[in-house]
Amino acid sequence: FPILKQIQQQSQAQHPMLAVLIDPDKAQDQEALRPLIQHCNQHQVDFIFVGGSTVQKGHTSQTVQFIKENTKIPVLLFPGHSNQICEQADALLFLSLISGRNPEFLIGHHIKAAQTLRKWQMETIPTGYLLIDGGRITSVAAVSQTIPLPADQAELIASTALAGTLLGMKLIYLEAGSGALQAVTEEVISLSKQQLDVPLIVGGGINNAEKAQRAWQAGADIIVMGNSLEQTPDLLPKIIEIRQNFREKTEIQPN
Ligand code: 1GP
Repeated sequence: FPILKQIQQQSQAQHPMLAVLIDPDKAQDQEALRPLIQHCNQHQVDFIFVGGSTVQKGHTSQTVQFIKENTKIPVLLFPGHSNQICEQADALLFLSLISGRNPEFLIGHHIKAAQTLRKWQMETIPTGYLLIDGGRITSVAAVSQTIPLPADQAELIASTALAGTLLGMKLIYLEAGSGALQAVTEEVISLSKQQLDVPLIVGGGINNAEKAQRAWQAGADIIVMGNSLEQTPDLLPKIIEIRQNFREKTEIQPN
């Protein structure tokens, strides 16, 4: 069952989703990764994303292989570079960095990966990726050599996202950058959500339950959490409880 379909159905049902991001470079100690994966299994995390701005060659496939051996949760590649792809993943977020004007990240890496992806017949999900100022220079800004959109320009952000969907992108990802001081604001999330008819992913700097709640409340379909869960997997039950509360609200109540 294609991953995109699953995301679209959950989004239509107003079921918020949680993706846990694993950075292959940080995950080289696989035994250290095991507790986080066990937590993800136990709490039914929706997706595991694998990627990072800088990843050494070979680390992506080792990491995905280890994760796949330990979970049934779908694993999505979230690559920062065309060398961060591997066949074992369930799908790929084919990110185009539409907030920036660096052709390599708009289309360049995609050309390098295209034939391989076709050969693998991997599910490839066109995703408009917007980098938004999160209060500090994060690696995605440094590596992509692009300037983040100002966080107070909600109209510009929503218009950029809308243009992405008009170009055919099936998901929009609002990114404040890993370890951002400020996560994407509720105003930006809700205005983008109002204007888009595709599922919305939000990540970067969502490092506690309150921020997760606010992002979902504002209209994020999927929130992505990396650093905080990597450091404190025990945060997960609280986040899942919040997700459950949202889901219960949208369940149809019997008469
Ligand atoms: C995913 O880059 C983020 O979009 C992850 O950010 O590590 O700050 O959770 P954190």
